[in-house]
Amino acid sequence: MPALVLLGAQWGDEGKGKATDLLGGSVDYVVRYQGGNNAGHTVVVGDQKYALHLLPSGILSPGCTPVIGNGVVVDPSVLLSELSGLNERGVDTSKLLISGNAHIITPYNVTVDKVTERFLGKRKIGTTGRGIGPTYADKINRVGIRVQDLYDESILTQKVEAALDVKNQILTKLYNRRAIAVEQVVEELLGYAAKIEPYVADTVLVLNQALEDDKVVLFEGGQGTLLDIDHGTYPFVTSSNPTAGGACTGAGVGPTKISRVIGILKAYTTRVGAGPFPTELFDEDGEALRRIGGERGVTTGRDRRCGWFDAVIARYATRVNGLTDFFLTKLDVLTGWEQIPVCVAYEIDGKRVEELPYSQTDFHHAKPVYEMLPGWSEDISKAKSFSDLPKNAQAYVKALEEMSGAPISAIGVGPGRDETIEIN
Ligand code: 2SA
Ligand code: GDP
Ligand code: MG
Repeated sequence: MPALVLLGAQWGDEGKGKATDLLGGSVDYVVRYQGGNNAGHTVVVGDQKYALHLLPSGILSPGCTPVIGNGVVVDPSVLLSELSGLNERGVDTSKLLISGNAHIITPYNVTVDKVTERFLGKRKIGTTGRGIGPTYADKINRVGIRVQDLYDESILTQKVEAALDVKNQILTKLYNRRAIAVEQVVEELLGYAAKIEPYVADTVLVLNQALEDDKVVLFEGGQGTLLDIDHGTYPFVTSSNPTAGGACTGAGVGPTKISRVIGILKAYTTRVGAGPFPTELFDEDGEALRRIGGERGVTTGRDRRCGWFDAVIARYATRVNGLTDFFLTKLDVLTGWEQIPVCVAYEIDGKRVEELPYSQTDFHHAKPVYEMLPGWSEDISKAKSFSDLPKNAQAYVKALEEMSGAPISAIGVGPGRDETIEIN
């Protein structure tokens, strides 16, 4: 099992952090390949709870080397405060490697993110305000700042000048804001250089050599499939590729090296930010899922929108990622419902549709077609094997597996490391 990918199969927050941490003991490297500190991955170890934003969840497994790949966008101030926060709690972070080709989230990228959202008003995306989109835009526009630029002041200054040229025109003339001074940005970025330097590496070389030496490498997605810039509900997406292909470009590893792609699938659905969500609930069931599931943004503290499980989305995630198996999470949250609706198809303008429509207009009109599955009332949080689950919970898992198109290899029955049922 040389390289495996672990990613979100819905709109994120499926429990990737816990799943990565679970596998952390048996892998040599855990690699973030996209996104930045917009992610919020929760890991519960014993009575300790960790919220990771930029660092790979493998940082909590002592034998594991955590890697920030070239496809990630790095806010240096967040990086350093996340590292010192972990160090204060006794976590050794010295093995961390950061790609010199990763792009830096500069203070002006954060400003542009916030200002753009404000000006979009009702049409806003509901971003996390961490500067993610503007940093990827600079990367694509070829005016981005990379980690390696911190080590050449003259290059850094030229690049910041190039990046601010147009932005300052827009900020001052369009948004009526003050221009951002090049020197101030350069000075701030140079202030981080020495602190980050020990971690900077040629991560593409390191990871490929590790694979040649039969080491196990786990790629950890930051967000979910439906937030993918190409395959998600565009424009209500993040600005990178959490889908499986993103692991190759975001880490510099060829697809032939990847033998397993695990989709993390929540037993119901949530989404943060704006955009279509066919099974969203606006009633007491939605409120109950939010309360029982603790559905609140790990990064921004925003309430997550909640709804029933959507099998159309799960099938889509299986396809676009080539999933080999699923981890089904948060099954315990559904305990207590007499019947649980599951969306098996959509009705779009009077027609039944089984697959995710590529048309944005159609998806916005999609109404869920529900099948009712019988619920269970027994506490399942202590279940250790599939047969420990009540019959109706077993049937729910089996039905989801059938509809989603890939086997379920683990089931989450609580946030803790050991609150997991593994299925062989
Ligand atoms: P951005 O900031 O440009 O990536 O926002 C674009 C959209 O992507 C969504 N997005 C997320 N959705 C779910 N969880 C995320 N991480 C945090 C968490 C979110 C939080 O774990 O709870 O704390 O709010 C995440 N990151 C980005 C975002 O909501 C926009 O819809
Ligand atoms: P991520 O972004 O995919 O890593 O997920 P988040 O950390 O944003 O949100 C998942 C939340 O669910 C976290 O609070 C986890 O501790 C919690 N969690 C993960 N798996 C389970 C589970 O099986 N049951 C319960 N009750 N909580 C879980
Ligand atoms: Mg999250």
